[in-house]
Amino acid sequence: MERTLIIVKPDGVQRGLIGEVIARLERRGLKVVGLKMMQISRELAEQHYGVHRERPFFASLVEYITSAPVVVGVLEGPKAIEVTRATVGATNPVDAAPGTIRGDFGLTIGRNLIHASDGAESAEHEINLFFRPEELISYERAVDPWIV
Ligand code: RTP
Ligand code: MG
Repeated sequence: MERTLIIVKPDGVQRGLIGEVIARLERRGLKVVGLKMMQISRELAEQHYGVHRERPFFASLVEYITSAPVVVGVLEGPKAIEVTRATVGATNPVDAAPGTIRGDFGLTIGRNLIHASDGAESAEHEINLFFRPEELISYERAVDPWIV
């Protein structure tokens, strides 16, 4: 089993798409094992997007992700990282396939609705950045044997 971190970004929350975004991932079969609403601080944003520190879009990215509340979640399932990235779609909504979250709801790279961890290492790092261990719940769902 794998775990991955998602963030419904400020535009997703402001547009009333929290449920829609999470529902798509949940319907895929992924299990929500952690979920909360928060306002990301500048410090946390800079840590979270630390790999992009030298990129020209870094300042606007931090501005965007801290501009309004977000919903942060941890999803669990087989190949959860890859499956979530595929469901989210390409970084730039222009390139995201219809049927993906960004391909159905996004228009520009600066407002692309959702973050998802891009690998095993970043998933572990990001989950620890946003959640304390006791905020993550391991539990069985009745449907699990019908999904996996
Ligand atoms: P994310 O980390 O948010 O899940 O997005 P991602 O993996 O698909 O893309 P990444 O390369 O990690 O970029 C992080 C976020 O930075 C913004 N961005 N802007 N203006 C630009 O050229 C540009 N490039 C990236 C996007 O909001 C992207 O999601
Ligand atoms: Mg990324």
